[in-house]
Amino acid sequence: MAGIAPKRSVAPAARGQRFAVVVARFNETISKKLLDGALAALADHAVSGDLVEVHWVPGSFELPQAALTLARSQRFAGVVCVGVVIKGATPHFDYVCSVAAHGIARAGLDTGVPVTFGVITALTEEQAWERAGGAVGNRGEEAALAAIEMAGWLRGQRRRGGKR
Ligand code: INI
Repeated sequence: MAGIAPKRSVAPAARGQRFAVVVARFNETISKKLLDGALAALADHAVSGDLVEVHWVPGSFELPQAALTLARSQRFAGVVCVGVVIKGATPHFDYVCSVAAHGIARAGLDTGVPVTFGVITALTEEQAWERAGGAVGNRGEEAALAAIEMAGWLRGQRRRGGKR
């Protein structure tokens, strides 16, 4: 997908709110860049470092289980998932991407807590780097901004008396 996320953040300040970032260790040098992007976006939106928990898991396949557990705890305003899946010569890529995408979406829908998708699904390592702070942005940063924006939106709904 060649889409580029909006340059300007519409996410509100999230001072005092607690967030979790779940990071898949597979392709670690690239996923660390996504973690950096996510942490920078949270800091830019007034989330202090002591309110951010970072959880590492082996690979993107494991992101949903960790995200669901953290979201269910109701300790977080949002859970940001980051990982890097690069297509190899086998269909493994498709299974890992599919499980990660569906499971991350389910964790959010089942708990009512925003759980966002900062997983790069790339055909080549070069494409992955482009999306980890290169020419095409930083998927970790974008996922953190999405979590902040959705957390703000949900707070607004609750204030209006909406059910979670
Ligand atoms: N996990 C990733 O996050 N990225 C990959 O590119 C990848 N590949 O290519 O295999 C990957 N596999 C590991 C997978 O996520 C699980 O950790 C593993 O299958 C154990 O459940």
